[in-house]
Order: sequence, then C-alpha cells, then structure tokens
Amino acid sequence: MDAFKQHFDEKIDKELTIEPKDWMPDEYRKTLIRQISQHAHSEIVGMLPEGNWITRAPSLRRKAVLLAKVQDEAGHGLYLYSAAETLGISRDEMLDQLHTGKAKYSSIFNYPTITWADMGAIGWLVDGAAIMNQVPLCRTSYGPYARAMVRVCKEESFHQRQGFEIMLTLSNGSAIQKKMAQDALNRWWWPSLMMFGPPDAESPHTEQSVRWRIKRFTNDELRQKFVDVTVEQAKVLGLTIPDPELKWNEERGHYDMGPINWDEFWNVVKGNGPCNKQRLDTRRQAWEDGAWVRDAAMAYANKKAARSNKKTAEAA
Ligand code: BYC
Repeated sequence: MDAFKQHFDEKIDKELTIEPKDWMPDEYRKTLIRQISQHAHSEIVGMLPEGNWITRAPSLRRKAVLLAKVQDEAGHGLYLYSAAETLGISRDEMLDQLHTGKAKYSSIFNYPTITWADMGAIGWLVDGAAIMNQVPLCRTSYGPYARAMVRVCKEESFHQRQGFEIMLTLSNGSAIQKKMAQDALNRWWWPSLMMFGPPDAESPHTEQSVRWRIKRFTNDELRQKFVDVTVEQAKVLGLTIPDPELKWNEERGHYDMGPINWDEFWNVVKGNGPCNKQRLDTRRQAWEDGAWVRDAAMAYANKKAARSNKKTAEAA
C-alpha cells in the first residue's frame, strides 16, 4: 500500500496524470467523483435558465446561436458524466444524487432569467467565470477530467463571446436596451462572484485539492482574476459594475472589491434560492419523461447482444 501511495505522490509531484486504472487514495477518488459529478449536474441544470429563452430570442440568428450554446452544455454534461464514470460510479447513481438533492450543482443556476439581456449577462459573466475556473482544470491531475475540459473550454470561449456581443449590441442600442443590459449586470454580478465558491478560509476542500493538483488555484485567486479582467470589459460596454467599493489597488496590482453576501450564497446552496425548486422539479420531470427512451435503448442493446451471442455460438 505504501509503495502504491508513494508512486501516486510521485506522479502528482511530477505533474503526470493519474489514469482510471492507477491506484489512488480513496479520498482522491471521492473528491473527484464529487467535483466532476457536480460539475456535470451544473452543465445540465445550467441549460434551463437559457433554454427558457430559445423560443423568445429576438432574431433567427440569436435563436440559432443560443440553441447551439445550450446543446453544447448538454455535451459538456455528457463528457463530464463519462469522466466521472471512469472512477467507478454509475450515471444512474449520479443522477439519483442530483434528483434527491444529495449532490449540489452551481448556485448560479438558481436565479431567474427575466429579460433577453440576461442571455447576454449569463454568456459574458457566468461563462466568463466558468472559463476562469475551467481553463486551469485542463491541467488537473486526473487524466479523463483534464482531457474532457479541453473541448469544454473551447466551447465556453464561444459562449462568453456570444454573451459579450449581446451586451455590446444592447449597450450601443436604445436607452431602454442599455438600461436592460445594466439591469442584467446588476442582478448577475454578485451571483457570478459567488460561483467561485466560499472564501478560501471557509473552503473545506481547497487545501487538499490544491495539494493533489485537482484545483490549480484557490477560489479567491480565481475570483480575483475574474474581477480584474471583467472590470476592463465593463468599461468597453460602458456599463457600471454594481460595487461602489470596486477600486484599483496599485500596491496589490489588483482591483479591491466590496464584501460578498455569503449568507445569500449559503441560502441558495441549501436549496432556498429563487428557482431551486423549479430547477429540480424540471430535471426530475425530464428524467421521468425520458424513461421510455432509456428503456427502448436498453431493449435494443440487449437484442443486439443476444443476436451477436447467437452468431458466436453458431460459429463455434
Ligand atoms: N454552488 O470547499 P469548497 C458552468 C460547495 S458550470 C454550489 O470550495 P470545492 C456553466 C462545494 O461543492 C459551473 N455549491 O469546494 C454551465 C462544497 O460542498 P460539498 C460549475 C458550491 O469543490 C452552463 C462546499 O460548497 N463549475 O460554468 O473545493 C452554462 C465547499 O466549497 C459552490 C464547476 O463545477 C457553488 N458555486 O470548490 C454556463 C467547476 N461553490 O461538495 C456555465 C468545477 C462551492 O462538500 N468545480 N460549493 O457538499 C470546481 O472548480 C469546484 O468544485 C468549486 C468548489 C470551485 C465549484
């Protein structure tokens, strides 16, 4: 056991990836299953707030782009569920954890999408935050997760651009359109900062995950990077970030920000956000409605396997 552990530690130190058949500590496996499955759930639940606007997109072009983006998110969920399955958990088990409320998904998707400008703010801020968090995951120590993240990040980058472009169009539009963009920024700014997770001092998993090189940066480090780049983008849009304490700190070389309402964050994580119930009900309903598809796929697979077994038996 000690030799296995030593080999594992050496691989981590040498920046080599850990692969499904390698020995790994139980806690490492558990942490990855938790993080990757919650990441997958976030992608799937994350389709809902935007899916809500596909039928109401203001033009054919906007509709096609939004549809493509939401489909990408379904794809991300599938890569991530597959990556988690390599650790020995089944997809049914993961989905059961989501549907029973045992597994978390990102707090951000429990907020409502009230106007079209929310599609811009989600792309710009939520996908922008996602990229900041996920680019380092392309170098995470577990091979299947790292490889899945490469394609996810390429697609996230398109998502962020489409959101920024919606915001730019609205900001350069009529006074009402600019007001809509500002209102969406006001509502999505703080929840986007919360996406990075609790402050480092209150994050139970960060220290060990950084040591295992699952996380490459801490929650606060990534939040700061996000604020630093996003403030500049808001200037291009001519919009105001709703934080009166936001100020460049020459000494630190970073923006200082005002306090985040962590009570709001924990309240949403515990299931009491504005849309938690609606999101989970929708997912559970979709699972039930899809039962016939799963049954049909299983029946077909069994029939095919039986046919192939019969052929092998006849040939023998
Ligand atoms: N929301 O010790 P910590 C997307 C939980 S998808 C809810 O810092 P960790 C997108 C955390 O799980 C976005 N819960 O944990 C999709 C833990 O509870 P448990 C999702 C949160 O894991 C569609 C507890 O708080 N991205 O971008 O070291 C459209 C303590 O936290 C949140 C990922 O999943 C939260 N925001 O760090 C558009 C990326 N934050 O599990 C966009 C991968 C924390 O002990 N995940 N919690 O019950 C990660 O990088 C890390 O898991 C986190 C949290 C930074 C999220």
